[in-house]
Amino acid sequence: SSKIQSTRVGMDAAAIKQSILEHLVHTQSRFPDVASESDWYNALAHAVRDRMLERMMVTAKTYKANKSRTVCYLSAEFLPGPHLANNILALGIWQEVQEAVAQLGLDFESLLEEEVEPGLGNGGLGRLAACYMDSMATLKIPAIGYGIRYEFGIFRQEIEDGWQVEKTDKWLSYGNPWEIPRPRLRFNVHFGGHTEQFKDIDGILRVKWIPEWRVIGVAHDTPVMGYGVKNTNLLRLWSSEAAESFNFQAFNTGDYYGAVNEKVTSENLTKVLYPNDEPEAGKRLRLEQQYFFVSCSLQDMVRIYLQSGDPLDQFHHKYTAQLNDTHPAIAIPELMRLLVDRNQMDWDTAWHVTRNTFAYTNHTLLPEALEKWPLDLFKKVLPRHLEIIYEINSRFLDEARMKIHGLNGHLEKLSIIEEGARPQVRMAHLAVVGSYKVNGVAELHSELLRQNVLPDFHALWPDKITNVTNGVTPRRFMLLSNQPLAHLLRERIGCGWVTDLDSLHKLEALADDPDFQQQWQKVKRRNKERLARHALAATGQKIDPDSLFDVQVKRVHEYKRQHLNLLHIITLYNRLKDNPGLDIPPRTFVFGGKAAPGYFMAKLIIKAINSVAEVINRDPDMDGRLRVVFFPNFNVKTAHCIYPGADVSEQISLAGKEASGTGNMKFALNGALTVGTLDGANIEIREEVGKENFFLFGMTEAEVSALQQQGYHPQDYCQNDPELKSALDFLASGYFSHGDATLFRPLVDNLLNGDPYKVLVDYRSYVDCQARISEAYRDRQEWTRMSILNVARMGKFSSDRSIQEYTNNIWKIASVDVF
Ligand code: 26R
Repeated sequence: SSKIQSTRVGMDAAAIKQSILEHLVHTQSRFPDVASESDWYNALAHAVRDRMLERMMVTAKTYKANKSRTVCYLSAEFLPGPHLANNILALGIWQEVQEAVAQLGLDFESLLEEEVEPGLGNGGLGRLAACYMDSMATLKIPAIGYGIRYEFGIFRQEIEDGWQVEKTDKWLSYGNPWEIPRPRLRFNVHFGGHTEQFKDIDGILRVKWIPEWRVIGVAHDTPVMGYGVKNTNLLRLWSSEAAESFNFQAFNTGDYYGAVNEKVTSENLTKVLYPNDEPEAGKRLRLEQQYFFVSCSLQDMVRIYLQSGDPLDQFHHKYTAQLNDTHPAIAIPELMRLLVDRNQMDWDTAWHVTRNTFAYTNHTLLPEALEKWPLDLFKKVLPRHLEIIYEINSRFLDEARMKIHGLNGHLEKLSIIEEGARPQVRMAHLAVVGSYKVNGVAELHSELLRQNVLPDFHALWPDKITNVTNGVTPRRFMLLSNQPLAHLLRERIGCGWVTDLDSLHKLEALADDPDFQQQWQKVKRRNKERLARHALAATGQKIDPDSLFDVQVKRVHEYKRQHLNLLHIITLYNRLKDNPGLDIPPRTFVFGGKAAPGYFMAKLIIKAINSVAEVINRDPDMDGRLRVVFFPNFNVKTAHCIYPGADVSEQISLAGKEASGTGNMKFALNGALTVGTLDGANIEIREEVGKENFFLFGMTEAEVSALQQQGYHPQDYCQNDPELKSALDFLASGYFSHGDATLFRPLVDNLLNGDPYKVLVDYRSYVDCQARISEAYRDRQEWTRMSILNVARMGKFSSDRSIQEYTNNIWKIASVDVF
């Protein structure tokens, strides 16, 4: 009875073709002869969607019948990338769709191009959430992703005169066939006001929150299919709506525009994603966004839970909620409020439930990125939650006081409240206190969390902080985006790697096989040609697939040190100018990445890359030897063609700053060799692929902190290294800026007077390492062998492995088969 008899969802080419035509008429209202590419895209998307929805319903029904524990992945960001091709692959109807589309006389590639991707995230954290959604479905783990349906995602980046210009991302303009709006699934979310104490009928003292305003959250569901399984999980995103005529007062006094204004304000709540990698101190709307989606999600969880008839004190057996950084950490006091205020549970029971529901993943070590909310702001927006946080804190400090048998002074470091001129709520402390497990995202990162960021918590609860090294999905980042490689792998080692990435090990036996090496090179060549085509279309620049493609794509940030890469490029340029006979393999440097709109230095780095590119690419002496391109608007879609085309992957952050990195994994899985520091997951990648297959440079984290201790003087490094001095002088001189010697002054001054990420210290080691890369690239056989071995040994970095670890060590959830 759970299967609906349907003639609409056949899996052969004929049925799919029929479905596309029906949707063209009945969904798009177009005859084939007048249909645009966009109409055909929508028709195809709906045909694919038809084949997913029943699976989603059967999955929900199966999970419910099984009473299985469910993971709720709470994340302010999800960056899923284009859905169409991924869903076709997951359904296993790639061939059939190709056939259907061909029979209709359409070009499949250009249909895929029509899709506007949902850019509902900034970078690493949001993309990780999407990889984990993919892996949870594939591993048959019952899971719901909860987040925000931003109307405008991360801005679209254009480059004008070398500068980044931000354009709004109207991703919903042409509709979104992948979401199912659930207009009846809506919750009230309250804000502001004050609290009052009262005695309930049993004479127990309770607190009532009298809020000042409310908005409504409406659910929008996107199915997330597992690969090769029926399990289809759910991404549930909340969109804000005005609570109609809440302000009836305004109507009564004739203030129609005032009332409408309130509607506009409510709907602004989910209007735009904050495009920052760092908190902008005290942005009230951001706090409201966080509480909004968390409150909707928890109310939804409680609603589903109560359908079972079980008592709320068992809530944590049915659910675990993973906090993706501290952005959803307000969930902790919110669940307490729902249990204590709304369901009259006693504090201790409620705290037991809460503390066994949440687990927290930290994603950053940068102190400036650790979220803190000013108390006065918090009190204005969420007065009841602040009271609950005080209560949590005071009970926690009592517990800690006894446990460490310490004096009050020692407790200040643990407190959820940071005292001072402007007291603040430390969200990371709240998340640690309210969770049963805390994890970092790479071994080094977790160790630094234990030793540097949360040492007092680690002393208090030595088993609480653990590690789960990040991973990426091989479905999207190999099978889908690197089809030439996928074909070669299928011929030689079968398809098992798609869901069992360790089986890439079978490639080791082929690493020395000259015939296989040649095919490997052919694959890389095709991918480089594709990247060159896209680069030409996006920038007008021609790049040569015969040159070494050296790629750095990621958010632009000083700690990621795109400017170190740039100093190397200027150094190569200077060497080639001074010594035209110099014999080094031709190189193309590819950059991509967005800067936060308010981050001056990051934007100046983008301008510097483009300015250096302009001069180098125009210089006839460099023709066929050195090229630089900045690929605009790096996102999931452009990533698909960039990672497979890379020979060298730049992972050059200052040791101790990059929590993990996940781009490093995507490159290596596509056969690029890494030049990198001992930072984040680079360390583990190097361990896996072997140190002889990894280009290492730079200080260790221990050396970085020792240098910091003893006092760092960047100018000494400049004075002692003529090539470095010359590179900096050129940048400052106006050589790359049409004679304007002021333009890059702030960048150079920043390096000479402070250099917070120690670019100048690692410069020499980096440049020398790059010379080893150039030498290694001459021996194409050896290079190819290293590339094959990199891929063969990257199995660990599948997000399937990460999710398996979360499942076994943190969530303790069993998989559920769906038939
Ligand atoms: C508070 C707010 C504005 C904010 C702060 C920091 C928003 C976003 C961030 C970015 C952080 C949390 C982030 O994306 N971190 C990245 O997470 C990846 C996935 O774990 C890591 O691979 C990557 O190293 C890390 O920088």
